[in-house]
Amino acid sequence: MIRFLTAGESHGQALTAVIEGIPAGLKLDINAITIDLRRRQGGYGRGKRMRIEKDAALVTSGVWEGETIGSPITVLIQNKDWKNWKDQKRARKEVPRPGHADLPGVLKYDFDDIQKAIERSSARETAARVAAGAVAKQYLACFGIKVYSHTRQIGSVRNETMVEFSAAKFRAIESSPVRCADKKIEKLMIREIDGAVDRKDTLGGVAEVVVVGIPVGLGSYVQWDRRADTKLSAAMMGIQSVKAVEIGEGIAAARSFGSEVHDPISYTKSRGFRHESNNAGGIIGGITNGEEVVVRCYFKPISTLGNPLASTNIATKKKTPAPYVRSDICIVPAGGVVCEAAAALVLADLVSEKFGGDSIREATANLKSYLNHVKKR
Ligand code: EPS
Repeated sequence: MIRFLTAGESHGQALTAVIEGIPAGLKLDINAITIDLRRRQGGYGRGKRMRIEKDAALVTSGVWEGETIGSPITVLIQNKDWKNWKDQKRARKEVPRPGHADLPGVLKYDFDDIQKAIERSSARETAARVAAGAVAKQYLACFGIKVYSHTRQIGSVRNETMVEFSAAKFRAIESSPVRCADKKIEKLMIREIDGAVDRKDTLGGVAEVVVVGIPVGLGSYVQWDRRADTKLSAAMMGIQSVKAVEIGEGIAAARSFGSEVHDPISYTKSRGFRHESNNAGGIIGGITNGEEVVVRCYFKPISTLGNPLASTNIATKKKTPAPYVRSDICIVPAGGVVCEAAAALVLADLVSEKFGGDSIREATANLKSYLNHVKKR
């Protein structure tokens, strides 16, 4: 079982991720964790905080002479902004932003200063999740599994083209400021974000995760909580600002005929059983079916608005506009990187459930023998 926890406040000293269950013998590339952290900081529409931070991974446990030894792995990310906050005298924040965790946070934890709720509810926490996810990705790579993402939609601008991942496609997406696979649509997405800036507004959108190389048979239908789609959708919904999750063509399927939705099955000696399309998004009956796993996360627009909505002061109970604080305009391009991490952590757990092993060598040998077995069917 692979599990993880994150800790840390948005303007505290550091964020921390602890990942447990990664077997011994994984050569951990710490620079690859930092690369993912920097990917999360980027994207057109990010705010000023990202110019302060230079997120970098510091691994403080779980690795000995460059390899994992089966013990919990700790990754630390310093918050550069902490130095600016620690001695600062601040007025109490008493006006909650509609759409943020401000109001439910103060009511639940009995705070009189909204900042106390902001510190942990902030999406700054996703940096720690991305760090944990980057470790999970390296584990998955040992099994030939790769996790990608791209931007499907920003506001009302949608990229409808099929995206097939290759090294070249990945590079093209990474060089796009909105992480869009289509150059023409990229321009429209950028224009959409510029329009939101002009209106002093914010925008949401859709990030799509595509996982390549997943073997058939992860997850199970025997209990609801063992289904691969149960676990994936929960992890995705657990990302700040995500309000809906779609697996494969889930939304279109609801308004289509069965004959248009289900993926025909074929067999060849070299490739075994395959599906001729992938509307199911790689999961049927809670089990991976050997096709790419495709998950879409729908992000609501950021809740800090330059043209604020009405709110109410929690101390005086007087109606007042919500405050504007430093924030982003659109986080969908960065959100894709967070979605990759969330998916990688779930899939790593499912891989470890299926193939076990206390060392990478043992686990990958188990995969090999299983694939041979499946091939003989
Ligand atoms: C951040 C995400 C946002 C920012 C945060 C950094 O989280 P949320 O809007 O959910 O609080 O607020 O920090 C700031 C903008 C700031 O002013 O400190 C992130 O992704 O790192």
